[in-house]
Amino acid sequence: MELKNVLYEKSEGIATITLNRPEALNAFSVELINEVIQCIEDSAKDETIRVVIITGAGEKAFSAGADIKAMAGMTSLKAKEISWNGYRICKAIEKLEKPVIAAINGFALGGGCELSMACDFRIASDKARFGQTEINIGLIPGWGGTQRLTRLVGKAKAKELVYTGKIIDAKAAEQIGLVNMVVPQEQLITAARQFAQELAGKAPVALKVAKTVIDNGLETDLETALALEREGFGVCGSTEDVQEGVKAFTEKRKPAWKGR
Ligand code: CO8
Repeated sequence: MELKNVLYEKSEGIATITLNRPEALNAFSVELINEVIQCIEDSAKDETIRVVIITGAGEKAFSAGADIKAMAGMTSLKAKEISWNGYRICKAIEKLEKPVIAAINGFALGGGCELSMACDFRIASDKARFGQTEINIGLIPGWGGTQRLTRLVGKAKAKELVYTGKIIDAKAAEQIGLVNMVVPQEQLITAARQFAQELAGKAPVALKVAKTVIDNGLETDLETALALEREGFGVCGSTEDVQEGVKAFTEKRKPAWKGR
């Protein structure tokens, strides 16, 4: 796998994808998008990988969004292509049957904020800044921001951010439910890895099923969603892991998950 715009490392069951265009505040070129997707696909195939972390290179930015310079001479077709590329990268993250944590080390603007919202969790440094700033260049969010942001923080707050394009700090993002936790900048990667390790210690099939049921359930009516939950519960009930989990509980020891 030849990677020029991302760093990709794997250790202790955790894959870390670092967006690596710091000179452009890790703005998403098509090459960067495709390389992130390649890494996600590799993490999906690699059975030793239990959790994925996505972060940005440098102190300043997670990602400043889509590459604005590549938008010169914008046409409707080009806008749709940029939007489609954002859809592809966000879907790859959402469809990965393993938890994905965004470790947000600086600006997460436009597509950068949108990519973080496709992840299961957002851990932010106290230096992180969030915004759906597209309105400032005559656009609307095109990588799912109008929808995922609304689902995360509610309609009123989502409209406030999308209509004004304002940039908010990490604490404010935590208050509206956009991020899970805020930590000092120098502790960000340690905190993300600690959380990843906690998740890596959980039953893999149950995690996969929980992700699918929560994400898909949110997109349907309550009755259908509850039926999905029952099906998912049934799948978990058929695993060797549930037998092991129950046995370990009665034997007062830590379960040894097999992931099946
Ligand atoms: N694209 C390309 N280059 C960028 C981007 C970007 N999004 N953001 C920053 N850069 C570049 C700058 O041009 C600059 O490069 P150079 O030194 O060559 O001029 C370098 O990164 C450093 O940036 P600044 O000098 O601007 O740094 P500041 O500290 O002064 O400002 C900010 C930091 C506030 C983050 C500022 O750079 C900024 O506002 N950036 C733009 C953020 C933004 O609006 N992002 C949204 C982009 S649109 C988007 O993501 C939409 C997704 C969906 C689109 C679908 C439909 C088309």
